[in-house]
Amino acid sequence: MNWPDIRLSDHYLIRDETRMALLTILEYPDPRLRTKARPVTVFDAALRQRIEDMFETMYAAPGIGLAASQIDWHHQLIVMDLTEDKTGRQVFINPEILTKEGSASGEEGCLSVPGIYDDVPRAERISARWQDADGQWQQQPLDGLLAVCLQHEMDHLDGKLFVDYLSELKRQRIRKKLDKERRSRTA
Ligand code: K1U
Ligand code: ZN
Repeated sequence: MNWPDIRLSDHYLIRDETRMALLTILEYPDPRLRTKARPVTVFDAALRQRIEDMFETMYAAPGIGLAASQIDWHHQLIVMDLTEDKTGRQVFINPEILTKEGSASGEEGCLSVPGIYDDVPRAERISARWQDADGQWQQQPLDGLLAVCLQHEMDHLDGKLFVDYLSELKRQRIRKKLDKERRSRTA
């Protein structure tokens, strides 16, 4: 860990918040969403800036999670905030699921598949480990929406989307609907 650099970065972020950027979220069926993410190896000011940009992009969307793959940066980084008042920021870097228990199907959405919601089967309880923004390893049992959201976001890092759990017929309909919406947006 590089403490002087962290202090420099914190100072920089407080002084110059306007440098945070809204990033473009890739949309299904963009083939770049299929890229497998590589581990994050450098925990520096640039990574912390990217995390800030991802939070800003996720809040603006709005969403409760965002994987780096969705903003075309193919490294194992996820941001999440399940609160309504933006007080529950969570960062998962190089996440691994250690154990899975139970199975339940619940409705999911995805910022890369806008306006589409459908049921996806997930493990109910998981134990996961990950690195935080300082590179420190964390380990916790997770359940409820947090466990569902982490599984959804980790799928993104693996190049997988929630529509992959649906039938080919449903995927065709989704592609047509999104194509139509994109055409009317650009017309
Ligand atoms: O990965 C993503 O695209 C983000 C996705 C996360 C997610 C939602 C539901 C189940 C699993 C994973 C979203 O945030 S979709 C939008 C959403 O759920 C939401 C938006 C505003 C308020 C509350 C929820
Ligand atoms: Zn998603």
